[in-house]
Amino acid sequence: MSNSVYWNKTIETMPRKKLQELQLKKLKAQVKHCYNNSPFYKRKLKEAKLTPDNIKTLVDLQKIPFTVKNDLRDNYPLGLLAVPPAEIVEIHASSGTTGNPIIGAYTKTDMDTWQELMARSIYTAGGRNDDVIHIAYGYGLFTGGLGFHYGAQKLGAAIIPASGGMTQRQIKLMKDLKATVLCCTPSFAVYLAETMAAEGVDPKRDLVLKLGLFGAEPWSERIRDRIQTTLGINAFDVYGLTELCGPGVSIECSEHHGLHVWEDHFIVETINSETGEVLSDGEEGELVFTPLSKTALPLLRYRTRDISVIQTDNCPCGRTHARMMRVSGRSDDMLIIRGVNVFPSQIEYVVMGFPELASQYHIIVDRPDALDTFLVKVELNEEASKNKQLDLKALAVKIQSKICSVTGLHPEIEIVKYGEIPRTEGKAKHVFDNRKGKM
Ligand code: DLL
Repeated sequence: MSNSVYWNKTIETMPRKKLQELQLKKLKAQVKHCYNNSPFYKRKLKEAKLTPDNIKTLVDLQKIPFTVKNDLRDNYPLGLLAVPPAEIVEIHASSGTTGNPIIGAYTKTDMDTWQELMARSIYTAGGRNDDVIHIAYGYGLFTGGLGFHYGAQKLGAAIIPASGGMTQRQIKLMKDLKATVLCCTPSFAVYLAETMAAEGVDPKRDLVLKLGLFGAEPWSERIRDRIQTTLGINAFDVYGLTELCGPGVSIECSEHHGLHVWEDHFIVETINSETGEVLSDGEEGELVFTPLSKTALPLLRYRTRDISVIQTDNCPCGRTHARMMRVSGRSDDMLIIRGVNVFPSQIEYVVMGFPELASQYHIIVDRPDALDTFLVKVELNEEASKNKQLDLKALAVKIQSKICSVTGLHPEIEIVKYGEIPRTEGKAKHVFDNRKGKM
């Protein structure tokens, strides 16, 4: 087992100037690849009066128009392919709630890059080849299960490919097979911890888990605290999206202060979602990525809709790659309720501050007449559910006034017993906006 904290020290600690030289070299090649092999990009670049020769510096990237999710949906399934179809060796897709799914297609080269980035990511979080890695992300079209699988395989660790579902059996397997690393969505990690408590399994006594790699949905520091305390592990945030490869775009190091974006393979920018203006380091905005190594489905300046802040100052871990702060939400997540902007993360922040509450919650918005209704449904934790003395009315008033202090609105509060809000195996769904068509 290697003692180094780096999977690839040369790359991970490369001085930023050298890293940028590498990015420029790869960017030039990538724009050329798009121009020569993707009719979609040839048209887009021509419309912007650009040829690959116009990209002389990294700043020139800003001349290239953005690519958005609808460009992919409109060209479903493989309209943006830039290689002969025979070169595709694997296909994934993200579920998406409406319309065509987003397709991720990979050549052998793309698979090698993804596997390398996932191995590097797991290693950065502390996973090693003597670990037993329990993967409870869904296997299949979703990139979570297989992405972690490929990375763990390259690392040489032992893999438990549990996928989603059968929670009790997963706990038994983790216990019996001595899993040391857990990979799943943060909401599933919370659910696993709750189920363990209900089954009388004490993770600190009965399991040997040491770390967890959680992502695929927004989560908060308060959820991290809960997961770390209940499971007795070190929890790492991991980020990615199908369009870029899947997980493996960025991961936290042991500093837990932002996720290092693997800049030898991605250029990251933040922009003002409304104006498209490029923002400086430290300013919050929408993440835009230009993958530098993709061959099958290359993308230029892809708008993610995810909101974050980029920092390029030195990280004490020694890695020079920029850090993106925890994704605070999506630009299209924002609800406008009675004219007021409300982010689901604000509600989660309040809910997680009440020790009596479990981490499940629903935000239900409707418009039966002219006015929006706003209901927040929360769930008592197991202990509070059994407490007959608990004054639910007083608790509801406290929750309501806390939400009011954060959002300015007084939602109706419904408190239900532990287990009454259904758990999801994949990404958690918190928002139910039933106003569509009633606006
Ligand atoms: O969720 C890939 C992934 C799998 C990432 C496993 C991490 C772990 P998609 O299904 O295409 O891909 O969804 C991508 O999920 O644009 C974000 O909105 C959200 N997301 C992913 N990771 C995080 C994270 C996978 N760590 C979309 N924090 C992205 C917040 C995340 N949101």
